[in-house]
Amino acid sequence: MKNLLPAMAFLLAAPMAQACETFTSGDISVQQAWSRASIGTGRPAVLYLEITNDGAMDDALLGLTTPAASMPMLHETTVTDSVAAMPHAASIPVPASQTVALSPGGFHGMLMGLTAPLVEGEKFPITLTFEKAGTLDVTVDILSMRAQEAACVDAK
Ligand SMILES: [Cu+2]
Repeated sequence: MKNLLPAMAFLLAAPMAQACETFTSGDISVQQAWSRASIGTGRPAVLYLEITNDGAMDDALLGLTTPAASMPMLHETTVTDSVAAMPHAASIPVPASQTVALSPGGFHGMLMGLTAPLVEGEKFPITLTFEKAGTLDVTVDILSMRAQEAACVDAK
């Protein structure tokens, strides 16, 4: 029995990279959906993910809803004369046969009005609305406050 302990410690220290969960609606699929743990609910949380359009028609992400936040929005990070700003993005284009990333420094979701703190290791649901593909339910992984990229690996 005591020989098991070193092996278990190793497993905890080096978890295997898990495959990204993929969510699909028609020609649109979403993976690598993640957010960061929050301190309380006073500040907005981020939302990052990858959208792939396998179809022949351009589509666009129009918005999102989630029970995790009362006012989720789409933002774009822009830098003009070294001043960063985050204007509201009315929609995010997802051209035919392309993958678009919502990632740090670019397009992202901003979850304003968190209904509860986001806790590292937990998940929450979001519903994305696309112009052509309609709605798509996606599960978001909550990573550490310092995370810079998804913790899962594309299965491609
Ligand atoms: Cu923002």
